Amino acid sequence: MYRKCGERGAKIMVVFDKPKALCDVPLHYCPGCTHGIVHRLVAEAIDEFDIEGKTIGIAPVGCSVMAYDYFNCDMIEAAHGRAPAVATGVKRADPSKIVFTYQGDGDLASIGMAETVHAAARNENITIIFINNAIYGMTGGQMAPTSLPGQVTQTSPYGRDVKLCGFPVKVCEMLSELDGAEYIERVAVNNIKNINAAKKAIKRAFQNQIEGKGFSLVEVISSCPTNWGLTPANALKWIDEKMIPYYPLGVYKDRSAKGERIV
Ligand SMILES: Cc1ncc(C[n+]2csc(CCOP(=O)(O)OP(=O)(O)O)c2C)c(N)n1
Ligand code: SF4
Repeated sequence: MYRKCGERGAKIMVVFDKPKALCDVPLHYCPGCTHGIVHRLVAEAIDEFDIEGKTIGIAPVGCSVMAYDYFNCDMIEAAHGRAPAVATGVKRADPSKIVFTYQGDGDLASIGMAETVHAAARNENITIIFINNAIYGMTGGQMAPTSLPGQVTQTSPYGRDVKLCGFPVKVCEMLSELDGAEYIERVAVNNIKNINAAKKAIKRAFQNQIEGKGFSLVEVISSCPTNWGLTPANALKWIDEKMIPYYPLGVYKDRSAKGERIV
């Protein structure tokens, strides 16, 4: 892409630019937090499908609560965990809109678990971007439903004891068992290869909605260096060494690819 620059309008080649679907404002996320990467991937998908004018995003409660300030499309703020219910209402009221939610693991898999499971079971034609950083980021690092066994958090200072607190919830594995879910994939954003795969999955989740295929969820294994107590670089390593072995990446359900139809 070329752009005119300066008074004389000289042409410069643009090799890297902000997606149109992201507002030109600084993000508030901590240094090394991968929420920003996922925002960019979602915005790129919106740009590439050229759907900015008809997209409605539903923001969660959590560190990404201010997603409504960052995406350059219509946005609605949902009560904690209720984004899939709000998305259901919006999409049913106007099926011509493209509706996505952006939710953390506390939001989606703790207080909002019922809304998530039932939206999937109903095969709502919505797109869910689910950020799994294994902790409650916004509120200061408490244990999340996705915190790993043995993980030290503010509310598990000796490490998550599964005898006391139970095991982590594996959202993709669980939802893929539901007949209603169309497309479920887990990706990560800790290196270039994984980011490219995440982009493909996010685009697919929007494509499915455009084609009317139904409930699509992409779980993104993400970092929270601040509450993990790690440097940004070590947080990316921790994803490889601890998160991905417990939460394997891949496609968990893809009904259309298997040629299955809803009866
Ligand atoms: C009804 C209600 N209960 C609890 C809270 C407190 N609260 C705010 S954000 C949050 C969890 C945030 O964690 P997560 O969804 O994993 O997102 P992250 O901040 O890690 O991106 C909680 C429990 C709230 N705002 N509203
Ligand atoms: S607290 Fe964690 S999830 Fe929240 S912005 Fe900071 S690094 Fe990101």
